Amino acid sequence: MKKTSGNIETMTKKCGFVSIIGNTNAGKSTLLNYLIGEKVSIVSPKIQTTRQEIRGIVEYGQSQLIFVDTPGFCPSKTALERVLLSNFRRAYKNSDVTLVLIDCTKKNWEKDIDFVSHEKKLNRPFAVALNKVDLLKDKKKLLTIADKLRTYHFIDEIFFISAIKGTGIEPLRQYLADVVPESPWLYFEDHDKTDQSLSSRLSEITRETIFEYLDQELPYSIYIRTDKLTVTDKRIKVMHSIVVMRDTQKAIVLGHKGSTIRAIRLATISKMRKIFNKNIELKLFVIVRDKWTERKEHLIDAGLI
Ligand SMILES: Nc1nc2c(ncn2[C@@H]2O[C@H](COP(=O)(O)OP(=O)(O)OP(=O)(O)O)[C@@H](O)[C@H]2O)c(=O)[nH]1
Ligand SMILES: [Mg+2]
Repeated sequence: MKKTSGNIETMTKKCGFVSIIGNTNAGKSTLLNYLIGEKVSIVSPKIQTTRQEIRGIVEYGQSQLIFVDTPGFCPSKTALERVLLSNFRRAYKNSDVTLVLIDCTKKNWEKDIDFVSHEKKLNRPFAVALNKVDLLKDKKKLLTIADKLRTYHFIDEIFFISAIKGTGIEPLRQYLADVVPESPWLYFEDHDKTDQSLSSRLSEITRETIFEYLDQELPYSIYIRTDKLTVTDKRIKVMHSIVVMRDTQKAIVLGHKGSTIRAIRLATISKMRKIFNKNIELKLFVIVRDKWTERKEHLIDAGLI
């Protein structure tokens, strides 16, 4: 209840889960970080970066929005890919609002909508944001895409945004704040921006650096296991094992006389220091686990199920 010039005005609280779904590389994690105002989800120009749902919590007026970043659409050939799909589906199913992100520079964007239309229909607000408008020279293309999108009856609203530059985000944020259901807030006002554990955030940062330093299939052949973590007011001490599938991959991660892993370690420390504003002690090891992407115990160890 809020008192305004003698009248008592009821300020209704709203709260809801907004799943950010879409093809891999559409910019979902970039958008989550922009909306939250902090890097809570890792980003890479390579595909299949996000593996599990990542929540970011933020208030807008009377609404508390819980954004859920999800793994991008992918085939379901390996056990790992099936886990990614099931992580995406769980977030989609449990959300109050669906936000589909489409990379507007991609020609085959209609496949993304087809993918969603094969999912179980949920009777909930459903918006599409055309992302990466900063890259599109011919802006008329946006109108053509929007015209086609309007033919899909389940799409309520269409937005044009650049998640990297923050263009067009304000109307999107306002819409989401309006359509989430009336509800008490789920998180207290002094909540963290994400509910991920520190251990998970740190291992994701190490994984992001690996995406930057290693090419081809290597980032898809690794996961990070936290072996030790100690936190004090000023310092985070963490020990990570980089799990690969083959000895040849281990050799690549280590690099000539350990040069690659040294560079990965330094770059990771610098990111962690920036995000957590603490001194960082990071130890990295590389271990081999044959065909881990097919084995449940390793998918559990990777924190994916
Ligand atoms: N130019 C431009 N690049 C963007 C924009 N949004 C994201 N990107 C870039 O697109 C790439 C993919 O971004 P991510 O946020 O990792 O994409 P994602 O949808 O989370 O990808 P997955 O986790 O693999 O499903 C990164 O290189 C981003 O910097 C944008 O609005 N404009
Ligand atoms: Mg992502």
